[in-house]
Amino acid sequence: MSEQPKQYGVTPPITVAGPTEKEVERNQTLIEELKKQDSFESQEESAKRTQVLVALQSLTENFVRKVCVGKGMPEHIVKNSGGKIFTYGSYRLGVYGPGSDIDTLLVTPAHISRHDFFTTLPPMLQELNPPPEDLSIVPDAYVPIIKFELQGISIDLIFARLPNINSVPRDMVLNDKELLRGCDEVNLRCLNGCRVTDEILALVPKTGVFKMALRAIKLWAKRRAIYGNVIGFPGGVAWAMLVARICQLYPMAVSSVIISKFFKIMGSWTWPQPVLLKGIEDGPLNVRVWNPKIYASDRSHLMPIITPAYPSMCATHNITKSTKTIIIREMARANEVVNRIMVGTSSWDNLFERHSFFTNGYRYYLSVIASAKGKEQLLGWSGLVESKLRHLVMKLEQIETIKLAHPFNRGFDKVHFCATEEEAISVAHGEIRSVGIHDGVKTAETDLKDQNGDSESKEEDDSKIKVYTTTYYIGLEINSEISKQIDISWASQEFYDMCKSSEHYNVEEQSINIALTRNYELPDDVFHAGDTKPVKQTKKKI
Ligand code: 3AT
Ligand code: MN
Ligand code: MN
Repeated sequence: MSEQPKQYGVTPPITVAGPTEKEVERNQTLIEELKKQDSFESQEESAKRTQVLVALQSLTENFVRKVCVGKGMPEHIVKNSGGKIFTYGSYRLGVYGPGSDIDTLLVTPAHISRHDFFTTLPPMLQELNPPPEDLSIVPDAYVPIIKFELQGISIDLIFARLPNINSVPRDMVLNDKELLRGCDEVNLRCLNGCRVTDEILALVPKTGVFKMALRAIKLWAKRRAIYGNVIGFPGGVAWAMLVARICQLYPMAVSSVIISKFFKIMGSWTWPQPVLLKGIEDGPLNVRVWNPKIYASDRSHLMPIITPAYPSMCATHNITKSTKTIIIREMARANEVVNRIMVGTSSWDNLFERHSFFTNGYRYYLSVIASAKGKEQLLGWSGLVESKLRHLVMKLEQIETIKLAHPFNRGFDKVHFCATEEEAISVAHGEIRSVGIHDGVKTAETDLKDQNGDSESKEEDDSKIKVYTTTYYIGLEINSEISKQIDISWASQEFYDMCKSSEHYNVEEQSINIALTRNYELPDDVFHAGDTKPVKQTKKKI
């Protein structure tokens, strides 16, 4: 007699059938293609990650012990306090690649404070052998964090204390929501990432199948420039939940089948019906749980994908009308490609083909330029502008002549060397042609990353005025039947005001500007080698 299979999701599986021979074969070619695309790192590199985590675990235990001793706690507390490093993010989900960081959370018992973490731990980090590089400590961030590099691996380290626990052993798990009782908001935020990734992994039938499928979906989403929560696309966690939902519906499938069902089901999902991995739970805290029946703002979510761990939240509240259209369009394209792959008339490399946002995208783009007088002054400022970009997109969506406002999912950094103050101002305003880069005379700008190595040109550049910029692009689909005129003055002004009301803004040091850019005016740095740049269309005479 066959046993009733366990149900993982909020509905029974669609089928519990295993894969066919052909599907297994497609799965093999998928893994080969992912290898070819450099999705996996070498075994040595992965071994180094394990070593680094072992070092961090032992550092954590030493740190807790030291703080206990420093506070004059009794011997048995010093001995039993413990302390544990948890991981979340791509490392925990098993979808990390060569450049990925490790996202870590240090959990302590109640008698260790966040203040202890930020004061006692950094000097201990410095004593490691080899010591960390690029140590940066940001205690007042939304998620307070210590960032550094250890043995060439970037580490994000955050902290949480469990207010009701006096011992955190190495086998501690975070799934009990009672642990959250008494946590302040910062602690809740810091615990959330781990609790969500742990739940996702617990809610899929076969983690190996899930991980390989997610690896492919992430690669696809990045190549098609529809990855990134800040600008209005799903981020890593949201993509993970979508893949997990498909795994629940096809518990016996291989990754190639998960991908094929993914585009079929998610591509025709009846949004705003939410994607859930389990029923939404109530809990012991007085915190908000996603509920469109109660909260109007939750009703406004266009593609809700809900985190499974209490308190459940919407991971995709940044999605706008335009980005939703683009995501659905990309899923439809991917569905066609994968259909062909599954019947053997196409191959996986076609799924991962790069977007054509700049080469064959739009006739008009908005260049949103955040500029500053120095690298440091640009950092917080461009981050702020990026985080407000989706508000500009939503304002543009309200303009009748604009059918679609398509934000590119990342910005482009540059440093410009200007001879005069006027030139510097025109750079900041996006009138880049005035510094001569399109004349083929002399390149007056260079990528930020290229700037360091060349000391000779640096010396020469000292006489020039430097302007640091990050440019974000929004492709515009125009409703030409209505009008040829696009008036973005109102949307731009509101956006400027929004950015300039921030504490990051200093009128002396930062500037923000939006320029209308024709496709043939796009700068070189948005193109890849081998791309065909758009050229000016000469009007055909009738
Ligand atoms: P990589 O392989 O590292 O590129 P990832 O999915 O691990 O992919 P991140 O390291 O950027 O991505 O982020 C890991 C998690 O940290 C995802 C999210 O839960 C949390 N996180 C990242 N950035 C923010 C942020 N600005 N605010 C709140 N949570 C964040
Ligand atoms: Mn990460
Ligand atoms: Mn990270």
